[in-house]
Amino acid sequence: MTTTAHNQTGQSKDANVVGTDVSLPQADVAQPSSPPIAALRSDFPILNIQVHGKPLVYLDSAASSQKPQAVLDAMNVYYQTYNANVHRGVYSISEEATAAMERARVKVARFIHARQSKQVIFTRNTTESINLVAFSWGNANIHAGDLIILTEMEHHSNLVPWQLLAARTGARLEFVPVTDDGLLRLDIYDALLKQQPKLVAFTHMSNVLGTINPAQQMIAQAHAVGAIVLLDGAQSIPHLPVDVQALDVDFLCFSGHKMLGPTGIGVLYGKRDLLEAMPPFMGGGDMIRTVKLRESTWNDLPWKFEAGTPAIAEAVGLGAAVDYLNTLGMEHVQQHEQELVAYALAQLRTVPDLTIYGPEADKRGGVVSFTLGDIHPHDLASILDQEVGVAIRAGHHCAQPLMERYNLAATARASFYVYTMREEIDTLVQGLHKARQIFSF
Ligand code: 7TS
Repeated sequence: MTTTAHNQTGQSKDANVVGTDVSLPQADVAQPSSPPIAALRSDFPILNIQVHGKPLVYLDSAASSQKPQAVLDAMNVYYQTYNANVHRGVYSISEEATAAMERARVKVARFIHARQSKQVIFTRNTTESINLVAFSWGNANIHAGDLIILTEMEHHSNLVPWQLLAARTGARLEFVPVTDDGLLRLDIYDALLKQQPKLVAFTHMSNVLGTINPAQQMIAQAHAVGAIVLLDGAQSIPHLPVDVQALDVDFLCFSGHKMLGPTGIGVLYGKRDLLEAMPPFMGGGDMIRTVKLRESTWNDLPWKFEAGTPAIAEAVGLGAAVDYLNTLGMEHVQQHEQELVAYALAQLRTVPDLTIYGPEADKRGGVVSFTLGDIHPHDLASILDQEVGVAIRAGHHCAQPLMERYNLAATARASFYVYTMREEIDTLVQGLHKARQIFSF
């Protein structure tokens, strides 16, 4: 157990809280060979359930991943053996809870190769992380007439906060269009950069098309014209190795629940000078150093941005999820999904009347959106659930402008993760053939 220094307000001063104030060694996490998929699946209790009398085939990990036993256990152990609030109590289990939460922060920081764990701010999810930047950094730095560049493939959570900021400030929004194949029009991005944007915000990987965008190149180009870059990593952090220092990204946002962790915890990573200069997002307990009736001063990073009692069990669960992914090795995770998506594209192309959206397998992660004839994607999802126990997502996937780009109201979407097997893709394909029969194609 480490000891925790406290200042007069009872806030952790972080001096000895595990790792929070230390620079992190940048050695790569060892990449052991992955366990066979069948062995790995037994780590996920939910994969044993049946729906409509058939084994669950869960193909909706882009919406939220399933959780391994290790994550569930880590959260239970917290609740059963050291449940207490953090940064407050000068007693053993509160110090234990504080240390566990800060250890989780260090794990997350190492996972994304951050220089310091104080650059990792715990939020509720990607959406809150983006809103934090839009309010705190945006209100202070974006002015009337300033340009913000986004893309046509953004999730609503990387679109609406910037619309709100533009409405507050009079900033302009411009959008990088998407090709018919689901790739960004980088020629138009080049042209937009000539207009000297203040901010570029884009998704690392599309939750609809699966497209993996060339983030490193796009960030370097944005920096060359003096723009700050926010990367939406909701779909990339769970599935690819990501190194924030190699990317040189200014802000990175992601969610715990899509990377084997619990709901209710997300991350904002930021460059330290940017975070230090930013005013608080929300006010309340924990984020202050001193409070008077009419004014207050702020706590150090990362707590300046963590008002109120945080999601302690969820942070601990996220730390366990990171441990689990490190054991698999993110290169292996990516390779597994790349193989699955190549297999899925080949199999889906054998289904008559099926249209697939997005690029070839080498430019995408484990997400495939499709439509089948004129069957409504919601009907398709219901049939797959009823007939073969396959869970897929149907709808606009919180990307309505992208749907509009392809003249679609909705698509069906299958998405994969570490526990997905080829046999499950075969079951999906069987289900699609059944749907064709039901609709008498
Ligand atoms: N950005 C991207 C690219 C996403 O895919 C999502 C969630 C978010 C942001 C928002 O994440 P949240 O955790 O804050 O909700 N995407 C999806 C999806 O594709 N289906 O359900 C949620």
